[in-house]
Amino acid sequence: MRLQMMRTRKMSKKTAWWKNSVVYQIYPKSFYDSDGDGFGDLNGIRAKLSYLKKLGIDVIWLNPIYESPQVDNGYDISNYRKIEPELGTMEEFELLLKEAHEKGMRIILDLVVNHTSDKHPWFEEAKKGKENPYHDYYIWKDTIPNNWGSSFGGSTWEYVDETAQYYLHLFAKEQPDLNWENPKVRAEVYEILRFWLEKGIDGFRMDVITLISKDPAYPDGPVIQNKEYGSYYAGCASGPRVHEYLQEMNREVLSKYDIMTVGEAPHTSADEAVPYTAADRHELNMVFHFDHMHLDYDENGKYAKNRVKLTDLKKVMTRWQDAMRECNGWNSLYWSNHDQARAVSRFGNESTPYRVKSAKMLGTILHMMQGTPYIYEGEELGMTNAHFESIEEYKDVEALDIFRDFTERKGFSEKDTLELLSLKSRDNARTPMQWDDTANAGFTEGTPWIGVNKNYKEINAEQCLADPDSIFYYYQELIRLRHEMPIITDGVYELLDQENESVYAYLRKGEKETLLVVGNFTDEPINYHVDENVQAAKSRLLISNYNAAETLERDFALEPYGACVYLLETEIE
Ligand code: TEU
Repeated sequence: MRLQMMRTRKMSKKTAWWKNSVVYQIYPKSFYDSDGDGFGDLNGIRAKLSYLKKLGIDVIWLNPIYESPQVDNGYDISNYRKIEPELGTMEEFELLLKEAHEKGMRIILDLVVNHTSDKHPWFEEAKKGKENPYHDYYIWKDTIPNNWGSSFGGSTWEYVDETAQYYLHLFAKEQPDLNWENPKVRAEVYEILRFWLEKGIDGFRMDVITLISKDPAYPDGPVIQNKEYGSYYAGCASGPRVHEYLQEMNREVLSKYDIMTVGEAPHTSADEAVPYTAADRHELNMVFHFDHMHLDYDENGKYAKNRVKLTDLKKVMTRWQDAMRECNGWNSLYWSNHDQARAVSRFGNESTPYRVKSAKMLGTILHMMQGTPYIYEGEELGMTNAHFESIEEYKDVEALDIFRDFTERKGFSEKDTLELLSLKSRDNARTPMQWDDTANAGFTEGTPWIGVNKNYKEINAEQCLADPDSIFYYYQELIRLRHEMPIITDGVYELLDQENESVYAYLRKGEKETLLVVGNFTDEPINYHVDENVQAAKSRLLISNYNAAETLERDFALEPYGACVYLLETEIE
């Protein structure tokens, strides 16, 4: 198997392997608990490798697995070279990597180097005094230079008595920002990269990598979304030296390995993403943009009741499809992750008659686009939002801060705030994976660290695996199609029917063939008319979530949340 992967790697000279791969994201703490302590762990992931193989995915992305005080569930790292004891040991990680490789799956890790934990030895040293050799590993100011507010509440500047200075933390105060201006910090980061790459991992998802270079002027940010403080994005997103840093990282480390890299890029437009991803820039392979995640925001930001307007969604997705193609970059495609609501609840319809169908429709629309699709754990089962009813059920630092801010400062009632959290909280995605209908959804024999979704008796992997018509098998088919049909990797995306508020339809054009992809985003049946410009000598249905006709008809009945993909032969023999 290892040999088989080596061969694929050699062949990958033409099309990089990550271009026709599908990634599965695992939130280790919530995936599968093998030892009954209530936390998912590495051995738990190992136990489920056959499940992932059956789904057919190529790459596993693990959220942070390093030693961490867990203030932000692993995004606060105290030792980059040690596995978080709750999750396992280095030997167990090596075994997981080996077994994944043997099964033909790759593993990428989360690299969190915009900040560390305040318990990282570098920071413990840094705060001892200005003369300490590690002091300059972080960002210090004698007085607070601006109005920036941290992502998780309060100012981004925290006072330390020993140095009589403030340090910068864009996230929680336990997550001090590293000073990338310091070449020693960059050298340390490259050593960390090498440490893991030498173990044979297959790449990195880089946490908020677009924020690592700060504008030395530390300008005030605009106060938006009724926030208490200004936004730091003005002074951090794609800062003045970020491309220099990434090119250096690429030259020194990344370019020496056959790996994939995906950078998390909040507040980055498609134009701004070009220099990160264009192949000739030698920075990253792709980024996660947030443009579609921001479409349902309101004047209070993310915690809003809005639903995404389909025409806005089409505009954003199309912009990215076009921009990445034009610059020879690459897209990452996702509906959800560990920071977002569940895909089916947010973009589809989680209620009983439509959940399965709308989940498959969303999968179809996303997986037929150009780019690398990411499946967030449980999406293949159509897992839904958590529907927690009390603040005590929430664990996430962001949820707790929003609750405080909305009820104490913004004047929202507790009931209204809980409703907003139940729609958008990050904990929606973090409830345990639903394996079967036994206690705790089969996730743990102990007490789960966060509540299991009450719907686990109906929605679980065992049920999906037993039902040939399940979302699981539909995703399996979407993945198989991507592996078998180069047009899904290479075809040129072209949006149809831009103004249609109900149907997302697009083409993927190849030389002799074209894919037509159609999805109904509503709970109403629709008579759909295919654009006259779409011509086919022959057509064949590739996949559909309802009983669609085997060949394309110009006018056809699209069921509520119906989706279909046709392969059109465009050349007449
Ligand atoms: O998220 C970065 C980020 O942009 C978040 O502020 C995100 O927008 C927010 O969670 C949405 O509500 C990354 C990680 O994915 C997240 O889990 C971490 O908490 C954060 O960085 C800090 O490391």
